[in-house]
Amino acid sequence: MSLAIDVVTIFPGMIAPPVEGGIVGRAVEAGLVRIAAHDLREHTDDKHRTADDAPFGGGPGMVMKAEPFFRAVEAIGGAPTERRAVVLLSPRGTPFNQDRAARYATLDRLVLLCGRYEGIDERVREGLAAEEVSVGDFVLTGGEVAALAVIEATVRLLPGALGDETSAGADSFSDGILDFPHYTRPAVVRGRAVPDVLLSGDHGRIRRWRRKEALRATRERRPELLRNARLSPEDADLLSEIEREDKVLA
Ligand code: JFT
Repeated sequence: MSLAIDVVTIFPGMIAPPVEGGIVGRAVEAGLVRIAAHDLREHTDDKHRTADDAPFGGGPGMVMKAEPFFRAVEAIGGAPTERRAVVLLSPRGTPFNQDRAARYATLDRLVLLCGRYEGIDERVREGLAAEEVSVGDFVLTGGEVAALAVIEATVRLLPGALGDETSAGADSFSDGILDFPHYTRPAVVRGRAVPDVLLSGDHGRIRRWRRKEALRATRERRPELLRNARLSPEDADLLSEIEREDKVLA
C-alpha cells in the first residue's frame, strides 16, 4: 500500500526534524509514507547501552556492534510477504542513484541502518542481506545525513508526493542528463539579462534552447552521463552545434 521507512541510529534526533518539513513532511501528512527513527541503544544489553567496540585485528577507532542492529530490525518486524529492502549506508557502498531511488519508491518497507565511527560489523550486512549504499564520494561522520538523502530522493517519487505543478519526470536524471538553467523575474538582475529566447514566447525555440543548454552542461560537467543517456536525433544535432561553437571559441 504505502511505504514505511524505518531508520536505525544512535541519533534518532537527527532524522525527525528534517522529515517534518517540505515535500517529505507533506507526504507523511498525506499518508503516502510513514517514517520512524529507532534508537539503536534501546537494543543494547548492558547498563552503559554500549553500541560500539574495538576492531578485531586492531587499529584505530571503534566499530558498531552487530547484535543491537539485529535486534532493532527484529523489533521493526513487518509482514513476511512485504516487499522490503534493508539498506546499510556506508562510504564503501554501491553508488546511490535515481534508478535505485525509483526502486525503493515501489517497496512496502525501507529499513535504513546508520552507523558511526569506522563502520558497522560486516555480519550485519550479511545476516540481514542488506544493500550497502553510498550517497557520494565524500566523507561524512556517519550514516544519518546519507539516510536523509535516500529518504528525500525516494519519497519525492511516490505518486502524489509532488504537487500537480511539478512532475518527477522533468528532473535532471529522469532522462539521464543534467537539467537546463533556470531564470525568474526580474528580467535584468545586476546588469545580467535573461537569455532573449526565454522572453520570445516561441515555445519551440525555448524547448530547443533548453535542451541544448542541458546537453551543454552535461558535456562540460558530467561527460560520462552522455554515454548512457537516451539521445534523440535532435540531441545529436544540438551536440554538433555545441561542438562547433566550442571550436569557434577555442
Ligand atoms: C560514513 C558516509 C557516506 C555514505 C556511513 C558509518 C561510519 C564514518 C566513516 C567515514 C570514513 C570511513 C567511516 C560513515 C558514511 C558518504 C556512511 C558511515 N561512517 N569510514 N560517508 N560519506 N557518502 N553513504 Cl557507519
